[in-house]
Amino acid sequence: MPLGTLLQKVEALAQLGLFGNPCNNPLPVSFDMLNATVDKTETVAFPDDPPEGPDGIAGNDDDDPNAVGEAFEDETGERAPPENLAQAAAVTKWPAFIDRVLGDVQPLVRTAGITNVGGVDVLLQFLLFEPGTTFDTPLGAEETNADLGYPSVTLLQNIGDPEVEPAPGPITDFCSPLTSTVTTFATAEDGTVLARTPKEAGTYTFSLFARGQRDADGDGHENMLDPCPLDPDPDWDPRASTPVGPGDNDGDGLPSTCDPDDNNAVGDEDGDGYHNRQDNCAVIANGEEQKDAEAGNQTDSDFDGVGDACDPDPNDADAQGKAPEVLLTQDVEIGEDASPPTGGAEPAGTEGFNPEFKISLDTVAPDSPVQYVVDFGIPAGDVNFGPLIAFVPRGFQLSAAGIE
Ligand SMILES: [Ca+2]
Ligand SMILES: [Ca+2]
Ligand SMILES: [Ca+2]
Ligand SMILES: [Ca+2]
Repeated sequence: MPLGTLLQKVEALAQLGLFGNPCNNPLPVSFDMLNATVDKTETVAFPDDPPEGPDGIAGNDDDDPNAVGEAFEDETGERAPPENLAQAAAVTKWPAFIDRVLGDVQPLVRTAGITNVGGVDVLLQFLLFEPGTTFDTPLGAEETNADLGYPSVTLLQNIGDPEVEPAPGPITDFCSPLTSTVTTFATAEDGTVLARTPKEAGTYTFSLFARGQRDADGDGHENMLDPCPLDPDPDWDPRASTPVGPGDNDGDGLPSTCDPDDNNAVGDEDGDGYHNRQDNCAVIANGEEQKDAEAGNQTDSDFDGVGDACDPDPNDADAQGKAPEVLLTQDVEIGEDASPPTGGAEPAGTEGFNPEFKISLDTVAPDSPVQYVVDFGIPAGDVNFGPLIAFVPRGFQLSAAGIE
């Protein structure tokens, strides 16, 4: 399968908070997911090299003169143009951070999609692995159940990379509701078959494993969204269109329960460079200037969304809220007389985290080129998702991944 072949398409609607404003900017995004190399010989960094270069001396070694992340550049060193994203380094080279997020595991196929959101380059990747693959993540081993089939892991940007150096940015929140539709094509543009239904008639089960984000104070706002993660603020609405309202008297994004002066709007309460809504410890300085101090620059050792600077248990994520987990399944009948699947998976009934999952196929005849569609969503107000693994049942013939 040539690199750059269009294998999938993603249509998603996410909600963002920008520049410290409420998390209610609907952001429609679409990605053409291109066949990307799984050869790890040549790697690419995800973010830009720092301007002064790895040796700390400006103008030396691989200093990069532009502000475009290397994964988004083509071989000329400029941003790959939208009509030629197949030349982007994220497609032609292996993004090195993947090994830090998932461990040194070898995918069967990887697709990469690139879009630009308000000046921010965004990379979405799907990696399909052998059944039963175990991932060596910064949080420990993540085993997958081989009975569920081929795990497909979703990676958005370089989220989860322990080597990321945080920096203030325009996107201050990312929250529910969220919808996404992932279409995996039956054939490539040149007619090459990419996916076929199983040869044998029968029942095949698609599955989705999703883990939700932690909510330490149980107020329904996950720690990443909650500037007061240890003080319940049930009256505060992080999505309310007017920021001044119940729970945040001065509308500065820092709810009353932990705002030292809730009658005096201060967008960056601790003056560390991160807006209250983006700061994982909004009332204790933990920015760039503190990076060598104990507070660190947004250091969050246990990845629970509460910065070490104000985390009472900085090495015990479960102490700041258990992460809800769901496994959703949907059966698909394959056979000459079978009916296409309708409905979708039963909701898991998990309080505060109820992802929606639905599979659609354009044919259920055995051994036929098939386009399949995965719908995934998080209802409004639920906590956002963390890791997401979709499983394709054994029997499906995924030529693009070399599975026949
Ligand atoms: Ca709270
Ligand atoms: Ca406030
Ligand atoms: Ca802070
Ligand atoms: Ca923490």
